[in-house]
Amino acid sequence: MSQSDLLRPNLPEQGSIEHISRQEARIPVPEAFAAQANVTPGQYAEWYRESIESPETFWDARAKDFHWFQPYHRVLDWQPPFAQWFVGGQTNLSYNALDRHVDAGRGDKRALVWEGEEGEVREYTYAQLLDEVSLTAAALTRLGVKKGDRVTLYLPMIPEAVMAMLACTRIGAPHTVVFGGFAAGAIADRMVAAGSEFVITADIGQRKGEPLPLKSVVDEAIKLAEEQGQAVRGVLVVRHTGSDVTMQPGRDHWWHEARTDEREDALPLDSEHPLFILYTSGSTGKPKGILHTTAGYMIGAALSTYAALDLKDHDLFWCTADVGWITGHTYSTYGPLLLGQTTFMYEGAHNYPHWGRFWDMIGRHGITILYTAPTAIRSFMRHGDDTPAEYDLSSLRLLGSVGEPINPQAWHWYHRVIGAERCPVVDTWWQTETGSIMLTTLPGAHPAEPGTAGVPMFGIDPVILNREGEEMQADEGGFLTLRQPWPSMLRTVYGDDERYAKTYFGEIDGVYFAGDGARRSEDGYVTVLGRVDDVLNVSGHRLSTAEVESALVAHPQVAEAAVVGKPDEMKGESIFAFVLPQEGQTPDPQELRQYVSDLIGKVARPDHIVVAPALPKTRSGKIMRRFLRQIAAGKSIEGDTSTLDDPSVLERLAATPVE
Ligand code: 6R9
Repeated sequence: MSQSDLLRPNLPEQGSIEHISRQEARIPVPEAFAAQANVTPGQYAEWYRESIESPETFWDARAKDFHWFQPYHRVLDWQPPFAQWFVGGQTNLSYNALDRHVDAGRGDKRALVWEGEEGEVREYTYAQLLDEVSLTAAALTRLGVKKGDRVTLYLPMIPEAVMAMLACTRIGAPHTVVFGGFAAGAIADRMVAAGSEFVITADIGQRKGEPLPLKSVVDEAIKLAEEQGQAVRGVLVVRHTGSDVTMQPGRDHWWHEARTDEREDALPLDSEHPLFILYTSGSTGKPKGILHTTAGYMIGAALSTYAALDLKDHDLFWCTADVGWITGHTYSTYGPLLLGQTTFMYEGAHNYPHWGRFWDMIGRHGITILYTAPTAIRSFMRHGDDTPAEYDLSSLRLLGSVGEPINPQAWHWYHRVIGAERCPVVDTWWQTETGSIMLTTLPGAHPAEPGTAGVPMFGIDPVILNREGEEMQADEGGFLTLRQPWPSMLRTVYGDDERYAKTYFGEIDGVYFAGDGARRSEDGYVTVLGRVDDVLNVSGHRLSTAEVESALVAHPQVAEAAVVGKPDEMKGESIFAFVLPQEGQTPDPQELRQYVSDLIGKVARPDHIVVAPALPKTRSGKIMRRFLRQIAAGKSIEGDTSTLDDPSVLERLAATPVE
């Protein structure tokens, strides 16, 4: 990676999308919103200053809102790059998200409202959800799950997914949720990497009216994991649609049968007890198991939900993210429940059975806060203003965006058509690794700048640096880094402290390296420019080019593959693969797509494939992706091609048809 990578042509804000001058573009906070906001400008300034100048005092005060089985004796122990927060304390996230509210007399308040794709609705109060979670925790214990055991979750967006997560955290068994779009091979890899002996899944999921055979995918994954030496002791299966599945006696148990009338209490856990592992893509083909721990994550999730998403009583909050991603962990599940508020959950596609589905649900349920991804906003935008106009969106009071940079055009559409210019829009930048929102405008405190995430959350000290660790001037592009540890930060890459240290604290000395490019304005607004490494962001889903490449080269007809992102108006980026065939072979692009889909999952299917006569390489054999990105984007070649072994490859490649 080099400084010049920051100038790579596919940074989302450049190219096809218009740029609006910065100060002009700021949209003031609507007065009515400011008057009721959880965090006012004065409060932000005061808290932010304290959080940077005396972080331990600040976080100590925030931690007071939670239940501690045993108080901590030290707020932070920072031995870079390893942090421990709330040292010596004992708490439990499940307890704080459920029991605490029921004990305080709020058991009748709605915790979760769910709608299925066919329109079925289920609701759970805090008392009911606590009961479900306690029953599930007892079932897991009977299954043999003990404190510290990793449990793999492969579930659709159904209430049982939330129950399973909270049941795991209740007994101190870190969950590792695998997104339902991943195939058996990807699940198996994650199970092996996590050493997971238990799985929770469902018979079948549903998307766009089509059944997703989850249990049989899990069966296949277990077979693959066992071939790699990973024993699997127990599988809990939710009967969701009631379809026929094969149950292996002794190993597989129905959720509704395994849960008897026993209930399990929340186990006091050390602050630093592993809470969950979530696999995400990095620069290599091997997914990284991002480890989050109990107390710090809990406090970061709750505070950010309160401050950036402004949740309060009477809100019905809908974060559309799947629980398979970090946003689904922190904001569909934990953040709102920790605050004792109501979270909405939907299983199914955003355009099923029609493009008005989201707006219909918002109107029918009275959803007040919507937190979704730019890719969804852009696809709605393409379908015009008429569809949302048919529905009652007057319950909405705040809109959020997450997952990728939002282009100003989409921002304005979201603000005008969905929010009727009444709702603030917050563009929140963060990562699986950061656990909670790092940069945003607070909806009642800061004017928003379309296309720019905004200012740091409490305790976050962003600084834009060059490779040498020197700070960039205002408005100059550089690497986005964070200077101070924060409670919800990842603790390590599971089982690989070295990779953790190298990836996040080894790029530039002494700071957390996010892997994104950014610039900061004179007055502190940070604009995120996109990844500076080989990580793709396809419809807000994070994938590594290396992962897709290794799937392609596993195909018998493929000798080599190079994958890059191509700017895409809808998806942000699409997957562009250059494939060098084995001598004498002509692989069929359609077959290659299916092959990748079978190995990793549909999310990784290449959109564009070039069966290449050769790949542009340096004399030392390194593929020059910079040029491939230019070819993929349909641009003319810019930059020094003299280091290439054979510069004529570029012309030949550009002339090869894209399939
Ligand atoms: C929460 C989440 C992280 C990567 C991150 C960046 C991109 C996320 C963004 C954004 C610009 C935003 N990203 N939010 N870029 N503006 N508001 O998405 O986590 O899946 O780990 O992805 O997504 O590139 O580095 P994760």
